[in-house]
This record gives sequence, C-alpha cells and structure tokens, in this order.
Amino acid sequence: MKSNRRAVLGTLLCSTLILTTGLSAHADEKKITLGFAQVGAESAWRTANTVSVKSAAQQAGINLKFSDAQQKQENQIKAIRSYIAQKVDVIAFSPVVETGWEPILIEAKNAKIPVILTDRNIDVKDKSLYVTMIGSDFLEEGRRGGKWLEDHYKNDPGPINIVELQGTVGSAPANDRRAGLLEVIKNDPKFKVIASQSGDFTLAGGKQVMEAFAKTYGKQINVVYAHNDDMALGAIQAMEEAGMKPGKDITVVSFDATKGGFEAMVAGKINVDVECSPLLGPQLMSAVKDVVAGKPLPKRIVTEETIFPMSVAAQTLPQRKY
Ligand code: GYE
Repeated sequence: MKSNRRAVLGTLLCSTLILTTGLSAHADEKKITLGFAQVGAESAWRTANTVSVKSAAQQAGINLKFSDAQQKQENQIKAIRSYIAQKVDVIAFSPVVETGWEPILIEAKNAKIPVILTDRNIDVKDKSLYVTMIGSDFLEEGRRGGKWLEDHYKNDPGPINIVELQGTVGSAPANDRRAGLLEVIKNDPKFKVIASQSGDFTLAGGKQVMEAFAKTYGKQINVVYAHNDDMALGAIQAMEEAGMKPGKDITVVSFDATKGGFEAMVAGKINVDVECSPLLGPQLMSAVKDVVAGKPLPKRIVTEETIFPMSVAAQTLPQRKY
C-alpha cells in the first residue's frame, strides 16, 4: 500500500518535473523581444495607444521594451539605437515626424532587425527599410472632415471661414488631415482657411492658439478644424472664455473620437468627430510574431474607421473603448 502510494507520488513528481522543464524550455525559445519607441504622452489618444501596446504585448507573451520620446525625434532615434545595441528581435515605432529616418533605419537593417511602423507613416524612398505600416489613413480622415463640412453648409452661400489647429509640425496626421480638407474644399471657393497654426496635439497648445485666433479674427470665424480632440477641448475653453459658443456660433470639427471628444459632443460643443483608433496593440503583436516566423506581411495595414456626428454621440458614448 505504502510503496504503491510512493510509486504514484514518484510518477506524479516526475511528470510534473518533465512538464515544467518542458514548458520553460518552450517559453525560453519562443519569447520574442520587441523594442517600441513611442511618440510621447501628448494626448488621450496616445495614452490609449500606449495601454493597448503594453497589454497586447503581455497577452501575446512578448517581452516589451518601451520608451517615451516626449515628442522629440532625436529621443526616438536614441531609443531605436539602444534597441539595436540590445539586439532586440523586432523594433516598432510611431514616428513623431515623417522625414529624417533613413540613417537610423539603415543601422537597423545592417543589424538585421526588422522594423514595423505603427500609427504614423514616414517619407522614405527605400521602402525596404521597414516591413509594414499599421495605422489609419489620415488623408481619408481629412477628406471625411471636409466632406462633412461641405454637407453641413450645402445650403449656406458662405463665406465659411475656417481656422485650423494643426497637430505636431511635420507629423503625418497633421500633414494629411490638412491635405484631406484642402483637397475637398478646393473646388468650393466659399470655404477659406483664414488661419492655421500648430497646437502640437495638446490641450494647452490648442487653447493658446485659439485664444490668439479669437483675438485676431473674432466673429469672422465660422469653423474650428482641430486635428485632435485634446486641441479641440483646449479651443473650446478659449472660445468660452472669449464669450463665443462652440458648437453653436462656431462649428467644431475634431479628430480621434476619444471619450473626451464624445463628452464634448454630448454637451453640444463639438459638431463632428472623425474616428482614429489608437487600439493598434493586438495587430502590432500579431505582425511581430509573423515577422519573426518569416511570414510575409502586407506593406500597409489600414485601420477601419468611421465618423461620428454630434447627433449620435449620446447613444454611442457608452460603447467607446478609449
Ligand atoms: O490623432 C493625436 C495624437 O498619430 C493619430 O497623435 C495620432 C495622433 C492623434 O497625439 O491625438
């Protein structure tokens, strides 16, 4: 009886040992290290994006090295260089601006470390410097904002004066959200962008720029075209302090469709919010695994998005994830 029990215990112990060693050997061999160079923490969008990347890495069992560049390209380049030195398996980054990436990407290529772009695109001739780009089509977002404006003012002879709060100078979303708008309104002379300035995608920046616009242009302003919700929220504060009624006297077009943006729509202060999803983590992690496994990836993975007018805000807000 006793020896029987001992035998059973022995077998159990043995198989547990085999199982655990088997498992850990498996885990060691599979664990991928990803170096991710984030833009910064400038907006609610960015915070949600960081959470998405970190939690998706954890769920996918990927070892994540994360850095915050505080919206400076030089910091991002430093972070990427340190990931190369650490010999990570894959590097991913969300480029602050579009240009100036060739030298560091050539360093990564020489070290045979694949690079994945997320969120923001770059302007390079040699597309072999990165594997794929995962993120939104900002040009299309700009067109969506422009088309909404055309429709909103279709029975108004104008003039319709637009002030533009631009995102970070030289960044893909700022360049393309502007270009998309201009492309749509260029054939309709009643629309005019009378002023355009960067608020760097932050609430404080949006507020400051709008204070200046309100002083200079006052009642001439018909539309605020803000490249993200944080700047729109800052501009709303500035308009209210200047005695203007955002959403009523002045039409506010914004981007991202964050919870903060939705709350402002519910309050009647943002008229339309063009969606831009920051929840890119799961797609990024599956791309990382595919790259390591040697599977081919499409050069461009585009996020699916829509547009939310103020009228649907209250019913949609409870389902928003960021
Ligand atoms: O719209 C803005 C953020 O690159 C899409 O960056 C992103 C933009 C987003 O700071 O809120």
